[in-house]
Amino acid sequence: MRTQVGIVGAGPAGLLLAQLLQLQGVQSVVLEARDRDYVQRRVRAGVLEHGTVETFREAGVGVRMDAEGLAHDGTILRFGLQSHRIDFRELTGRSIVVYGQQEVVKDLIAARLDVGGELLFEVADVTLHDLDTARPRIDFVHEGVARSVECDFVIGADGFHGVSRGYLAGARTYERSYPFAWLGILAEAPPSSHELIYARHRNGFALHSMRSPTITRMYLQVRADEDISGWPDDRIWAELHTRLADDAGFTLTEGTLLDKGITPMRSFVCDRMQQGRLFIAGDAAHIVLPTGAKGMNLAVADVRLLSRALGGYYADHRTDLLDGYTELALRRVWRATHFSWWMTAMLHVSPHDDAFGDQLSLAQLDYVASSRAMATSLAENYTGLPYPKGWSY
Ligand code: RFL
Ligand code: PHB
Repeated sequence: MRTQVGIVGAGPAGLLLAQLLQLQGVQSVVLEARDRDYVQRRVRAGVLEHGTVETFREAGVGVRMDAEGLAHDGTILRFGLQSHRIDFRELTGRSIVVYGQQEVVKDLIAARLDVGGELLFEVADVTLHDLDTARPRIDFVHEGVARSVECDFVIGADGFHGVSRGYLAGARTYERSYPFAWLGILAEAPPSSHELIYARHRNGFALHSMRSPTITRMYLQVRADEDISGWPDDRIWAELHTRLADDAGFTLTEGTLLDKGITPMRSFVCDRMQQGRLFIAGDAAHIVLPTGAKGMNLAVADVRLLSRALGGYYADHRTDLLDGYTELALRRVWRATHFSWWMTAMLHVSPHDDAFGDQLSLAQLDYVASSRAMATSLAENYTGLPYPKGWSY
């Protein structure tokens, strides 16, 4: 096979890039390790920043998001049994949309197949070759047959556990892991609040989120080494009731659990996102703590930059945008990494019985709840800082 851009990974990053390139008349081939059903069912992110929403609309994949996504103008911080609303719209003029990542992936796959774009599922043994030449190549196995795709550029959008990052010679990585994890559930129950609730309780953090008017998504801070078998459904519900309680009579509606799992808390940044004709994007290059809801939004931001840079290459033989990719992308990545770390520190309870740290977190929450300047800072980071000049195409 021969194409212009070979993309490894059909998550939000790889699929959106294929779509944005298609709109500019640039051909691509997308190779995905899993089957279609698996990638469409994987329960992950749910919060779309203002700029992500705009990007999906511009990419022509916003119709179902606009019809079914839940627009939120604010969020609730809950601590000391009290609720404090951060009004995104009033503070920043922007809002967010709650729309499941698996719905985004479904919409992008449908758009890809609609235009007859190449998208191969269940590929195995992906290896990359000749990345420092003008004719890089991806070798892989599909339906038991060894195949190759020759391209002008290779994009590694294969997530944190993918193979692409391993081809960046001598890249420096920054990493931090945390002594806690998130236990996430999806329940067949109408949300108990119109907006997300980020709660800090002495037992630990809890988050009330949602996917639709009938499906609730919630998370509990648990120990890093926690085994899911120690969390039968009734224990999960009891802990959610405790941690989400307030003094205004908040009641949590229960329902059948559709999914439950434990996600480790890890923050990771790779300081290079390019090696010759290879560019990496999204979780392949960086992962953020989920507290700031930034992961998928950063993947979208990377891809916006890349699509513009590749578009500039094909339309005007420009290479400056490609050369500047890492530097521009990493500025946004570090901002989001800091925001996610800050939200995490403020809302979680240290398992090391750190009474001093607890008081610092509470003082910070109190400051955010009482200062318009701090609330505005949270709101502008949460809804997504505007893309700087050079990001729009
Ligand atoms: P993905 O989605 O991991 O997609 C990578 C794809 O590459 C495939 N792959 C390969 N394909 C071919 N060959 C190989 N060798 C391959 N190796 C891997 C994989 O099968 C997969 O399909 O990465 P991408 O596209 O960069 O997207 C990133 C997002 O998925 C991620 O950042 C978010 O899910 C993070 N995240 C959240 N982000 C938000 O913006 N808002 C949120 O509210 C939010 N909540 C979350 C989250 C992530 C979570 N988990 C489970 C990690 C909540 C959770 C619980
Ligand atoms: C989610 O709905 O899955 C979600 C929302 C907000 C976060 C993380 C995850 O910060």
